Amino acid sequence: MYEPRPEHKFSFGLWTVGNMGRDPFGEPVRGAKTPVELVHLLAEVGAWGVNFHDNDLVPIDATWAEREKIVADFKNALDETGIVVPMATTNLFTDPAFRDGAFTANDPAIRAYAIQKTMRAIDLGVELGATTYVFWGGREGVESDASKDVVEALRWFREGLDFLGAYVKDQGYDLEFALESKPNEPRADIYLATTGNMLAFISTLEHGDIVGVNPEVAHEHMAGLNFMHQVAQAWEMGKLFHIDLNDQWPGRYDQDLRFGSVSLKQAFWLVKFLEDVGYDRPRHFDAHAYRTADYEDVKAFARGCMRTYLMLEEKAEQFRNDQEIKELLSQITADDGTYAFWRGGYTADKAAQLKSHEFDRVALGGRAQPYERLDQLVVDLLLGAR
Ligand code: DIG
Ligand code: MN
Ligand code: MN
Repeated sequence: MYEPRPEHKFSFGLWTVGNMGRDPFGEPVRGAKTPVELVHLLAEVGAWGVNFHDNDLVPIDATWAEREKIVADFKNALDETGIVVPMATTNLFTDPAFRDGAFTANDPAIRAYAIQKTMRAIDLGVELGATTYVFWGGREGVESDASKDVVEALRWFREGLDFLGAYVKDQGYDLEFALESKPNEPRADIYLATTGNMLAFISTLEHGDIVGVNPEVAHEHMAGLNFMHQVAQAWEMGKLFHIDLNDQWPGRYDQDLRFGSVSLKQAFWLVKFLEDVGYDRPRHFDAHAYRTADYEDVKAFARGCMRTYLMLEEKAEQFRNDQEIKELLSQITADDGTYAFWRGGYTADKAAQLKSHEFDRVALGGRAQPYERLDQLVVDLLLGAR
């Protein structure tokens, strides 16, 4: 029961199960594992895919010969395990060069370097089979708004993404971009703070046709938002290209906790939505184990992410088949067609008819809805009481 299978498309970044437990207040607690060792660890727990930032795999100061050896060894591990690479991304946040941002750095040399680094990282990701390329602008922001003209910075961001979108098309790569938002951390304020900002930004890009979003649970929770709503709008726009699953207490620093370990109910609504609409892209767990974990507990962390997802999908199926819930939903969404006359597009006749229609507003205000009863059925279901 609840065993992950390749068709579930569960993936982890090298930086997740490879996280050594460093935090702002403490040194690493786990030894480093190589990318090859991490691929085998993921195969052992039943993952389908592995993702990486360029420098998770190839150190920033590696020679071309060293890069080739690392890539060859990594490809062997992928071949041995059957693990695939669905997504890749660029580390534009660790090196001191990016301390004032990458695409939005005031210094034009750094903006140019960020584009170069990203082109090379895109080549690496495509070479290993990635079809989605994530952009998380962890350093694209400010501590002081005196330091940067935000409109100029957004235009630099657009300039970088448009150049890179053209690069991908010029290279003939089968690759889509997925923009990942976060409201803050490490910068005091990060530009394009929520998935909604990203969706608006995509509409201004020259190559927006290959650009979507990669919403992350923790990041939208940090902004105090309903994550499933953010995902649903992206999906409805055909822009949900990838998703970062984890969990997060609201109002805290980015905790990247095990999926479902904080808010089971919000995780349930998310899983139900993704499965209801037939989301068929990677389910990426951008999370890491507690600092108290050894690598056996890291494996428990990874297994827990996937197990909880599968248990919540089972609960979603139970919701769909629950007779009492189905009856309430049909009652709530009943529509006898009386008010269909104005829909299906505007006409002057429809407007005149609707403007002259007599509504009994007081009666409308008296229409109650059984949402307490319905939501309690969900709680009963989640707690195993039905
Ligand atoms: C953090 O949430 C970011 C980075 O880990 C990475 O760039 C991206 C990939 O999912 N998520
Ligand atoms: Mn995060
Ligand atoms: Mn993420």
